[in-house]
Amino acid sequence: MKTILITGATAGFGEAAARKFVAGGWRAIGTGRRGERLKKLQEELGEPFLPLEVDMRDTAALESLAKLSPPWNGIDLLLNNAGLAPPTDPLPQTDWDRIEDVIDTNITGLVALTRALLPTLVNRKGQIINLSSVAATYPYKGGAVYGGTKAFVRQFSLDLRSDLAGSGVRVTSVEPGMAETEFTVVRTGGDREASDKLYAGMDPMTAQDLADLFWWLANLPPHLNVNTIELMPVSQSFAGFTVSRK
Ligand code: NDP
Ligand code: 8X3
Repeated sequence: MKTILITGATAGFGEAAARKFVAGGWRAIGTGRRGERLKKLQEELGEPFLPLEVDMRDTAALESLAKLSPPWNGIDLLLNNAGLAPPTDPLPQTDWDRIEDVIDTNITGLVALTRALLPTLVNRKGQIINLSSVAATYPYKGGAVYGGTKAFVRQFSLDLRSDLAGSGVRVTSVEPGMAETEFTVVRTGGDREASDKLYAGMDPMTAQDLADLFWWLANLPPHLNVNTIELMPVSQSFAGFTVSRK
């Protein structure tokens, strides 16, 4: 029986991934800050799901995830999914706390956890799937910090592949566009209406679409590595450059 560790299993992609992998016969460890939600998911998924209340900003707690007792210690797949974005306000008007929170979660926590789990992953010829974003490649107004963190995740994934040459460990940077989850509610500081408006009438991707993608990646033949994969809803595409004139 294989084991996946999913960060951010209390909502969105992570929650859908927990359901998908447990239904597929895996054990899943799910983390997040909202213990009540993890408890509910555990009640739904039963014994193959281990809920662990862990904050991505607590690097000591992340390191302890490398010391779980059997059968939870043999991790085959690390899904580095937990993450968030600050508001799209101009940088000087964005609270420092929100910025720091995003950098600590999307970058520092992700690196600390990956570092802690690498010996196990190497030992098991495992796999790492990191959540980057289209924001890593395509700039947009108000996206500097978020896009910056996701560009880090993308490059971290690629460079990690170099470190892991010959180990058999696979690493993928998943780079989605718009998917309707709690992402925009969190980004806007709880504005559900703004979130509904953003996704209205454009058929965004769903958490299930992403869970299906993670499942596909996990079940590829072991000789195959998808380095990066970018996906968008059909209704989302690109805008041109901004030109300022005198
Ligand atoms: P959601 O807001 O629905 O879920 C985010 C998850 O991350 C939650 O489970 C949340 O758990 C967890 N999380 C956030 N901060 C922390 C923290 N400090 N400690 C522990 N867990 C934390 O977002 P999505 O499912 O949409 O996003 C998942 C990932 O995909 C993120 O990295 C996001 O940047 C990325 N992404 C999302 C896109 C989208 O359009 N939705 C597109 C591209 C990438 P809790 O709050 O309980 O701690
Ligand atoms: C978030 C994707 O397109 O909403 O990572 O900025 S998008």
